[in-house]
Amino acid sequence: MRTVLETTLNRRSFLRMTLEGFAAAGLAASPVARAVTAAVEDPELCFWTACVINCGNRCPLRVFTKNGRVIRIETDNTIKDGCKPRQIRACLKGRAMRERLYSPDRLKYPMKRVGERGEGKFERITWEEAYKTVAEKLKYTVETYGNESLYWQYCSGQQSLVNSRRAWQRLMNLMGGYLRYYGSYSSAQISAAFPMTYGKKAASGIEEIARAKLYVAFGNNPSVTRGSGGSKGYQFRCALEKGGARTIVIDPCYSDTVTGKIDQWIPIRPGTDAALVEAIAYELIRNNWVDQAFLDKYCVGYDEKTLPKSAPAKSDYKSYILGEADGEPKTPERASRITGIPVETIVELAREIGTTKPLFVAQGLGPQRQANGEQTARAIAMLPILTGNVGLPGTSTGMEEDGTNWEPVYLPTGDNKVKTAIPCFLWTEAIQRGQTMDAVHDGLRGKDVLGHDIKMIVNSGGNVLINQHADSNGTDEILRDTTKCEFIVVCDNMMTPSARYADILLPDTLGPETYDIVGNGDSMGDLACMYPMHKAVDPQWEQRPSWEICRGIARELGLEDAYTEGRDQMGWIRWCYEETRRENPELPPFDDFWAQGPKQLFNVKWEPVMFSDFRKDPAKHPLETPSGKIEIYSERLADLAKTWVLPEGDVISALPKFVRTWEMPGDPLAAKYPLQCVGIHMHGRTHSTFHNLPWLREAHPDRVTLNELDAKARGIAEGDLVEVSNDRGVVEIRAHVTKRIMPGVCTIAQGAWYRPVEKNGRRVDVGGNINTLTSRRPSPLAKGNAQHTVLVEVRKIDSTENA
Ligand SMILES: Nc1nc2c(c(=O)[nH]1)N[C@H]1C(S)=C(S)[C@@H](COP(=O)(O)OP(=O)(O)OC[C@H]3O[C@@H](n4cnc5c(=O)[nH]c(N)nc54)[C@H](O)[C@@H]3O)O[C@H]1N2
Ligand SMILES: Nc1nc2c(c(=O)[nH]1)N[C@H]1C(S)=C(S)[C@@H](COP(=O)(O)OP(=O)(O)OC[C@H]3O[C@@H](n4cnc5c(=O)[nH]c(N)nc54)[C@H](O)[C@@H]3O)O[C@H]1N2
Ligand code: SF4
Ligand SMILES: [Mo]
Repeated sequence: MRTVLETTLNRRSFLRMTLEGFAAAGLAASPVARAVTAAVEDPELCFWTACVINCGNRCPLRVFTKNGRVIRIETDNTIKDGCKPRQIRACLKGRAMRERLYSPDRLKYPMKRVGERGEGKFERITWEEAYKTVAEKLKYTVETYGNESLYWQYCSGQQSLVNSRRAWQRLMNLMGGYLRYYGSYSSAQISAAFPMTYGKKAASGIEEIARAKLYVAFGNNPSVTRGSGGSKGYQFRCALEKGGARTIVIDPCYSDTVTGKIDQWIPIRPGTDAALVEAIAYELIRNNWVDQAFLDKYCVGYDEKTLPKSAPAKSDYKSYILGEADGEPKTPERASRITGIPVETIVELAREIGTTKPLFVAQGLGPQRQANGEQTARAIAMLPILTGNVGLPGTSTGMEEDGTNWEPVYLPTGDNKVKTAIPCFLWTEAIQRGQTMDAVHDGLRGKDVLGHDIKMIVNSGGNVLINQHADSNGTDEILRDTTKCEFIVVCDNMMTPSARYADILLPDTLGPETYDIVGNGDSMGDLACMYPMHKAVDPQWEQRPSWEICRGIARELGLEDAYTEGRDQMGWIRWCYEETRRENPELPPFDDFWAQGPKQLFNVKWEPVMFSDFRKDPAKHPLETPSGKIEIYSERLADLAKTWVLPEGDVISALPKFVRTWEMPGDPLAAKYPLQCVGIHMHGRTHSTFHNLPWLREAHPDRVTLNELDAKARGIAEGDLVEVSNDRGVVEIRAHVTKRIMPGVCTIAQGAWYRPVEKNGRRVDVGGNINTLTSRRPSPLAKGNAQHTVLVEVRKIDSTENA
């Protein structure tokens, strides 16, 4: 493959020769010759960079520039496309990089807040003043309140190796560290739940679908959420084409993964998957379709004979399903009432699951982002377990399809001396009542009682401060109080809703404006790859890369040498690469890599069939659970159920059980707010990143999507302006009316920018942000974000009504 730079140079030599030809022919002044002259003097250059936002993928981009400006973006062309190897082609979002680069929302200069916090009034300052102020505030916070009062906010938006959160964490660790968080907004509940069953969160590689006869997925939408040409959306299609498995997707939405690709869509009420699983288990038991030998040998607590000694009588799974413990058999009729799925569909689904092998069961992250998400995650895992479809080719664990999980070496962050960690979703609680947060109420780790409130937040590459966290109106109130959290630093490329809450605003460069390097995301399935990121253009204003920003602050703190260790930004890029290469000798020398562009690795070792060793020899390869087996009954959960203090209605239980939670049908609140509203992840943006780009908004407008029956009952037609509301807020948005969603459910894609305005004495979010409606109440075990658990009402309004 020729390098891009070589191609450009060859083109220039060719043009120069052409000019000489024109001159020889006496045509030097012709229009064609003039155009060629312009091309020589003002050549089109091409550089490699990448889209490094957090969609779980990463895509290489080719940036074409002319005269110091980006003129167009193209994508991977390094190899011939196929199912494997394949091109890692960017989706529409990465291809909109030029629009993002030149967006009017770009932050141009460092600024300080001059109005009230949250008001969005700022004044330009110099970088020196910005560095000094941030350094002083960091020092003041640590000295006055202690390192546990300094918080690094969950920020997923910048995933490159050097310019990223790691630069900030490195800086703060040099000062003694900062309050940690655990979990994520992506997968808090399943990350807490799966280790209880299997000892870890793990699944088989996506290509195992090609070896399965039946594929059943719950709330999994890789065609949208894994949208790179190299990622799992495409690998999913390849595996189906290769193996021809029968495919069933259970989801309230007829998603793009369902459309035209699978055999059967089963719409379900959000939050009720565990009830469906229980009815399937009932049918499996009734028809002798369970794999009793597997359950006896590999599992704890399926029936009484494998229950641990500490467990009460009849606390096994089989007794629970048959109703021997609580008098309620978990029949298809019961599940039908809860889930909205017809009895015959449930019975037929159970028959297919019980009689088809190998069976590959998967769940996306939507079902677990619910108030009972931990229960749902473990319940779904019961389907492969009951049928013995674990640890064999063509099977998985019940989690989303996995892959190599290969990782390059990142900028080292050093050691964080603070060991205390809060669940990442509870930072607003830690601002208000960190002093008293503890393990049994709040899942605090590393300490019994936190003893500190959060006093300073550093937020770089994230919009969680207001947009991506829950209950934006409530969060706004907490952040506005400058006596609580005293100082907020925001570093971003754009004037986002979160940026409005900054006390100091730091403008970062975007990919094509600086040097960096990046590896594959954790959702790229069987791929492992690394891409160089060249600097294609100078920043237009005073933006600086985050690595450099942190160096400036370190200098003010007298920590520059420790921060740089004698390396500059490019030196650290080289270091990350060389360290990665030491473990992966198939990578070429740095200079070749830098000149050649994206590199895919083909010799990475990984385990495509999860738990195959355990299946072969459970004594020699036990799981990481306390018993070494699959824990259907978990003693750890039984203990937590006894010791943790939970709010009314929250349940932690040793067995995976359907739990009817707050804001589900059946909650008395449903009389006032009858529709379940899910903030799905959509094509046209990644969370809030790209929301502000007109091209993408035109292609993927913001709408509340409603079933036509619900729309008709409310007199709503396609495109009507409506209000979606509950007790936490009001969103004004246009309606999309369709059959592609279950009645009783609506969606507003998460990530639209929160834009509250006063209308007739009420606060109305005209930005269309789902988090105006979501709750800050955490899930029971993970204390995670139950942001898909929301009840609302939708009402048609006149465009003048709110004026
Ligand atoms: N284009 C795009 N891609 C992305 C992102 C993005 O914002 N945009 N975000 C990225 C990130 S960080 C993440 S974490 C992932 C998120 O990936 P996911 O969390 O898997 O995405 P969601 O859209 O929230 O949910 C997937 C599906 O679950 C369904 N669902 C919701 N609740 C339930 C339920 O209770 N039961 C069932 N059966 N189905 C349910 C939804 O209707 C949806 O179709 O996507 C990543 N990829
Ligand atoms: N209701 C609801 N809320 C949700 C979800 C949901 O499903 N429903 N999903 C949750 C999930 S899974 C996640 S992961 C979170 C994601 O929440 P965030 O991690 O906040 O992700 P984004 O909203 O994409 O914000 C990323 C920010 O990084 C900035 N950025 C991009 N590149 C750079 C750079 O080079 N430098 C700097 N300094 N900044 C940069 C972007 O401009 C953007 O403002 O949202 C969560 N919120
Ligand atoms: S948003 Fe994701 S899939 Fe799209 S270009 Fe960026 S990294 Fe690739
Ligand atoms: Mo996420």
